[in-house]
Amino acid sequence: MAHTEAHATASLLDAGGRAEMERSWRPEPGFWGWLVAVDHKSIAKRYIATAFIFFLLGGLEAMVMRIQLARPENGLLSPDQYNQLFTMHGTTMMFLFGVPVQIAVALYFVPLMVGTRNVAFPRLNAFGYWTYLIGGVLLYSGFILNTGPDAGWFNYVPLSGPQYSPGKRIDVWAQTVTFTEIASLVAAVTLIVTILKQRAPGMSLNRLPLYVWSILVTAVVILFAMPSVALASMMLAMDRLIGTHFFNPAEGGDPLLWQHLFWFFGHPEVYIMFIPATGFVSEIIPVFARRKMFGHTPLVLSLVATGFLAFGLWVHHMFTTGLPQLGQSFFTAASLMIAIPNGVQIFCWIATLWAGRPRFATPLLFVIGFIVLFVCGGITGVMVASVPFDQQAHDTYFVVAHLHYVQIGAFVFPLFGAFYYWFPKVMGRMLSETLGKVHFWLFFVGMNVTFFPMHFLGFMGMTRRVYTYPVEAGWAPLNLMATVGAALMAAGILTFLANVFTSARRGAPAGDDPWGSHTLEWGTASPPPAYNFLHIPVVQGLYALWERTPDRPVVTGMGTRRPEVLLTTVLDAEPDARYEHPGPSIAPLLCALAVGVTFIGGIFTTWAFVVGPALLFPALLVWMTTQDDHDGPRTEGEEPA
Ligand code: HEM
Ligand SMILES: [Cu+2]
Repeated sequence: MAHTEAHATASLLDAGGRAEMERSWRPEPGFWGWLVAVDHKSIAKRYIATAFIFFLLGGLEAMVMRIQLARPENGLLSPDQYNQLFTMHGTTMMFLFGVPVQIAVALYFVPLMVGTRNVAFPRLNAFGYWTYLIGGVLLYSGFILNTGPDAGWFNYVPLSGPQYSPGKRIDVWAQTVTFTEIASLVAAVTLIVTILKQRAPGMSLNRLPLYVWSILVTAVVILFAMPSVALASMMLAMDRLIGTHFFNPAEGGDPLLWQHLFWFFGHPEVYIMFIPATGFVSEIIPVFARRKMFGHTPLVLSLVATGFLAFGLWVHHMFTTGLPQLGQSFFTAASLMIAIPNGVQIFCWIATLWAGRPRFATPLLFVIGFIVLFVCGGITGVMVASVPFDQQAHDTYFVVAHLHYVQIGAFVFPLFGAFYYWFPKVMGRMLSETLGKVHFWLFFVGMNVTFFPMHFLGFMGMTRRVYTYPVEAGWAPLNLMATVGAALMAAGILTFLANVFTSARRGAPAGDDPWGSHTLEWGTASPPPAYNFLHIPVVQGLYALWERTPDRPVVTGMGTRRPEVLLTTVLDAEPDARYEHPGPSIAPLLCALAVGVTFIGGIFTTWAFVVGPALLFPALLVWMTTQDDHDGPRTEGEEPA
């Protein structure tokens, strides 16, 4: 059994023990090693990189739309191309960038922040990444072959049904969504179990860092929201491919059912991107204000409340569908209520900054940008939550303005803050502060120049999803302004990319803890070794590194000859058991390919639902039978529990 008392250096690993650790955790080399990897850091890094590539593609699509809209009666794009572009942009940003990037960052940092050596289900985790990748490749293959979906990111029936959207475009959309749902569910399960069962001894729930809390809440939201849209996309695919009538009123189906199922997921989805972003903010603020967070408990309660309330709001997207008035009032009230936990959080953040000695490095700049933009997006949110206002603003550019203030302000800004904050941990080098500040200002100014005028375009009657507009409408000047703003944002992104590529090679070495932070990931090397921590730390306070005693107690007695992970109890994180971590394997990729054959093949023939699972079976056998394929002998007398 593992021990947790403070130990004299004598009981710590000697050089031989260290070499054993290196050997039992060593990843497989080369390209094959990349295919079979199960280390959470390796999976998360490629997950983050892939999500950023999709962000760039989505941004490129936005830029092309903005060029088309820069002047009236512009002929750069045909209506059909414009339809595909806004659908690809929305789908990419929400399904291939927003949710995946939040999952990816969590998969990198949660295990480090709770002091464990890998996620709970490393192979499942790899499988999640591969399914996500297949979904993204499917969507963009469709787009390149002029089969890009064109019915908008929420893909309303009957427009997206078999009658009005023949061809394969919408099938590509539906199956892409199915892949990303599988990937998110897999990641949610992995993260929940990692957080509840693998925390370092001493990290009882009331010592859980705020970012980890935010991920726990997000993962639970994913668990309840994703099945709804996975079901919806399956039903749509069935209506289209095998002639069911879930959404066909002529045969007793109901188009509004689609809207309910979609938004029961769609509203929480916004929180799946936003709740982890509040986690970033809560990590960055105390470190850069150089004091403990004001109001830890209210912040945790607000996170949990946001997670719950997220499920009571979906009908505010359907105010113009003619629902009963009592129902509408209920959903207005619920939508206004969400402002309460958000207000509490903003109050705690500002109070912490106020009482601290803030150091205005790039991560904090992005956080301050976030607070400003989020308040702005929150105000327009409260406006559209009111039924009579929404009936005027619905489907106009006012909504486009509102949604981008929330998405970019409350999700992309904190994400960039987190990027500047954690890049040194992942890459071992600092990003340039000068380029970081240029990036911030270009992006902040560009964001407002792009989206602020859209509020007024909405009031002037400009509807969303129009590919052009006549001169007489008088919308030209504000549209030109929005396009200039988008160019500024693009310049900001180019600055960011230049910063990342030069700093990854030539940035100043970071050391273990360049910012003087308090969470466990800063207590190991940058980048962390394959096993994360040579000795699992014992946590002594909420601010693990700020509150540890000089003797720095650690866990001893873990095996070194095979990769071992410590399990602890759910509430108090007392050592419970050790288990042997499954090694690298090709099975996750094979399983993902079999799932790919099932769903992509299903677009063309129902036989795919026979062939795909038949391929899945042998892949699963490989997965199950190679769980403890490690070279090394067991540590003597220490059978894993
Ligand atoms: C980077 C700068 C961005 C620009 C310049 C931009 C621009 C646009 C434009 C021009 C539209 C189409 C409006 C219309 O014709 O109705 C649009 C729609 C949309 N955008 Fe963005 N966008 C950006 C970033 C984002 C981000 C980061 C997200 C989400 C994380 C996002 C989510 C959406 C969604 C969901 C839609 C609605 C698509 C639809 O109507 O089906 N955008 N954006
Ligand atoms: Cu909503």
